[in-house]
Amino acid sequence: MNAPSYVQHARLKAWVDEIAALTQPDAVVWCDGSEAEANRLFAQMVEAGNLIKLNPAKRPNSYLACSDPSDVARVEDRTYVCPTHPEDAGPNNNWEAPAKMKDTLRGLFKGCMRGRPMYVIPFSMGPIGSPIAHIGVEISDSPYVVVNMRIMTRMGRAVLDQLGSDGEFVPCLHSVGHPLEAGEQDVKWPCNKTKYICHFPETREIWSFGSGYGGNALLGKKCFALRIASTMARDEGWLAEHMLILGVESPRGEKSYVAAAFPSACGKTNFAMLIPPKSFAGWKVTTVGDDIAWIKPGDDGRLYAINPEAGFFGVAPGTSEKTNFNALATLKENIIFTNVALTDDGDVWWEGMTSAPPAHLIDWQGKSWTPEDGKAGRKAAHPNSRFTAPASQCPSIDPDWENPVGVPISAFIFGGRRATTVPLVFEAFNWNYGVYMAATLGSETTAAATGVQGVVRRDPFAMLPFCGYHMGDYFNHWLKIGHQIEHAPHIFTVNWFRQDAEGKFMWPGFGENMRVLKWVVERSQGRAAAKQTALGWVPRYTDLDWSGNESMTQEQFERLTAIDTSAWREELKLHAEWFDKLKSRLPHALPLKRDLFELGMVD
Ligand code: O2Y
Ligand code: MN
Repeated sequence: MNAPSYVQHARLKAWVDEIAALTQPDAVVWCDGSEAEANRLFAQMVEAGNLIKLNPAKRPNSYLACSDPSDVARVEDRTYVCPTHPEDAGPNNNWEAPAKMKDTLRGLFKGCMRGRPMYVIPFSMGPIGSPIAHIGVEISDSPYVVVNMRIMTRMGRAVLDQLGSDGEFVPCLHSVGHPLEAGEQDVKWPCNKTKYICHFPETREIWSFGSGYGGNALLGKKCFALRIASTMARDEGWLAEHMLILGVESPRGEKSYVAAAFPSACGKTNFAMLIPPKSFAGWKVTTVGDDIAWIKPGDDGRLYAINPEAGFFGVAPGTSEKTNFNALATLKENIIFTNVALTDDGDVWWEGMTSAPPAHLIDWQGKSWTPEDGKAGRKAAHPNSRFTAPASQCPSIDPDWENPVGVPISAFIFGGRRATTVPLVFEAFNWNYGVYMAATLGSETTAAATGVQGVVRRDPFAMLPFCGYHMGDYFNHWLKIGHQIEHAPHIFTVNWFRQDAEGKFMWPGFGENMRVLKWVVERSQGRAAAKQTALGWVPRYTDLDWSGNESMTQEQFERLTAIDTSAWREELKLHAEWFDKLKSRLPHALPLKRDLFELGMVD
């Protein structure tokens, strides 16, 4: 099972040989990333019944995969971060000693690829050769992973050329954990009920066993670009963040870039692809990335960000031409759908795609479905169903989205889903204060996402499931970065989800968020006004651009931005409880800020 002659990297070849000896695949396939290779794999998977080819007249070059019902999401309780000392993983991660975890994994991986080919997938997170990018190599026994990685990353031979004979790469080992014995028939979605998603930050390795789904299997995404990269960033003085990146261009052609973090179910993808209201003639919002940002200090004292990914792995349900026109336009062709419903004419559908469902569908589990089933509560698409789409197809993609030097960041935005307490928008007084707000970011759960409605969960920086080390150390890293750079971005908090006494949303969201975004950008340029409050800088009604909006009154806006001091005193008690959980590594600046904040909270 020799490597092709163009593979010059001895350490990589030795690792591939070692894994092949352990997992005993039928063949080793070095992926070149070509279209011909992808087409071959798609054809094989359609033939084997793993994928359905969609009607090319409706959705050219697109496919539907339907997973095993037990393998439909990231598995946080099976996700481990394994530094030598448990304290380094922090209370925010499951931990096991690295040697013990490796023993367990070696046992599971032994012979686990029997009867299958083993694919070697070289990939670059970020434009190949960018000084902000890093390289990984995923070994996987899943052809579904190969074709998804080809969309989500820059993948194939060009990456090996960049790696040369001794370049650094993060080894990412993945198996669905379903070997095939001689003559055994494969299943539609192989996986294993035992699952482990393991990260070894000290050796910068990822081992994932048992799941073929999303972030568990496409190891460039959450495992590398966030959990391992966050530890690399801590050690090397940069930031690996769970943030979208967007550009805002004024009619005068001034361009600013903003990075924003939102916990799940807060409209992150919609914000990344926002279309300004018609009355904002000449304003443009462009998309650099929808999920992850790698941000490094530049020589000019500013922070520069790249989107390390090349595609979107977005949630399908709720995505429609009304909620996110640009996302729908991105999905016209070359898409892999996972766990959505199939229409009778060979296209796809999910809840929220159209106002009325089609008269008949095949649901994500392959069963016949009619709107009557929907009324009875049976979903046609799984709530976590996904599309894998090339970012290049997004109509709002930024002209500089692949610029190897990245884009300069002027503002960070942190947003949660809060029915009360948190105003529509405010700006932190300074960097440390912004870090405090991000460190205490909370979001209410939605019944759709968790089955529980309205419980506030802390999700600092929207990174709780993705930070590869102790969250207290992570806060400290953010504090340090802000003081190392000359032109630190301004930091803002937003809340699109405040409700009135009747439980109605007070802010329309979607394109209307442009009014807030414009204020954010102009504040960062020192050009917009605000009033000082105990919480930070808050816009007055007259500080926002209301052109084309006749419905928001000054009185409504004041309620939307009001600071309820008694609610904030309660909130600050929760911050103290939250900090208590991280106290062994919590930077002193944060509880100190909390106490000062409390002192300032006078009626
Ligand atoms: O369920 C999964 O495996 C995917 S989770 C995901 C995918 C794309 C972007 N963000 C997320 C997330 O959980 O933040
Ligand atoms: Mn995400």
